[in-house]
Amino acid sequence: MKPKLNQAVDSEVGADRRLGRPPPENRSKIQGLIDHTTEHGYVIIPSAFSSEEVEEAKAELRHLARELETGRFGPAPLKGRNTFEGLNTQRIYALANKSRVFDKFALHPDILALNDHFLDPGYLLNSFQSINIKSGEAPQTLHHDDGYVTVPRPHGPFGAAIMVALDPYTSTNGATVVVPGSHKWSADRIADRSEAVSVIAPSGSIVYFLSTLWHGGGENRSGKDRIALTVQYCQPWMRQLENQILAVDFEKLDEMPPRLVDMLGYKVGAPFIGHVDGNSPRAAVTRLLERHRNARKENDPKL
Ligand SMILES: O=C(O)CCC(=O)C(=O)O
Repeated sequence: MKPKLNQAVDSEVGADRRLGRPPPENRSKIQGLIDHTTEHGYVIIPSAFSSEEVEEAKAELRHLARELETGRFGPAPLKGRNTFEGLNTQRIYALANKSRVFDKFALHPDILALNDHFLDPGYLLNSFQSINIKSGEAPQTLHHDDGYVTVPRPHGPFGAAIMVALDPYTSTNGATVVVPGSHKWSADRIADRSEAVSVIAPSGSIVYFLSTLWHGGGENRSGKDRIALTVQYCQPWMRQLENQILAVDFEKLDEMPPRLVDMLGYKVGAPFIGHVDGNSPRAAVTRLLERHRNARKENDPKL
């Protein structure tokens, strides 16, 4: 609940109007998802994406993985650089910059409605990557995504995340594991692996969980890849894990869904977080691009 002072300031500076969202269309379905998440810290939405959408995403990831081998994406690893990333796991970071195929996965209406409930208006895209846990990978260290936040637990969520299963999630292929109810624990309780349960779900399913929930990637002993997308969202007053303003090329912003551009950090938050000289970061980028274009024209008048 927002402190009363901020309610007054938000209303004075127009943040309420700028960041307000209409209530979701399917209120009773969303309420069910909210209630499950509030109680257990996570909720599964089975088959949220069609098999065509899943196949298109997997084909695009195969294409990106080939490009990764050329080194075009800089130091992004073909395999993790440590056991947390997963020494037998391929992560492709900054998906918002790499293809428009993935946008829909970050903008699923049920997930946005859940975020509207659990996070403050103007929440941000914290991280957007694919995670391919290959056969032979060990289970990931159990953790909660806001473990680096130095506020005593239990506390409200600093973010939320989804995993989208592009391969079916099974008990042996590295499916994400969750520790139900652990979002309510205090800091002195560390999750034990025996308390974790695998999320078993068909491909196209989403598991949504609060940043306070203990979870991790599972052990893969299936002989096959386990490919998933993950989107993390965070409170609008936090620094993002992936610096989305620099991760996504300025020239691509016009091609992106406006809601996703806002989530990168281009919309001024409440009451006026992230403004650039009193204006929006989007306006600042337009100015920079214009200056860049003019400089190129001066160097090459044919442009
Ligand atoms: O890959 C997964 O199932 C979970 C990954 C995860 O929790 C992480 O890398 O923070």
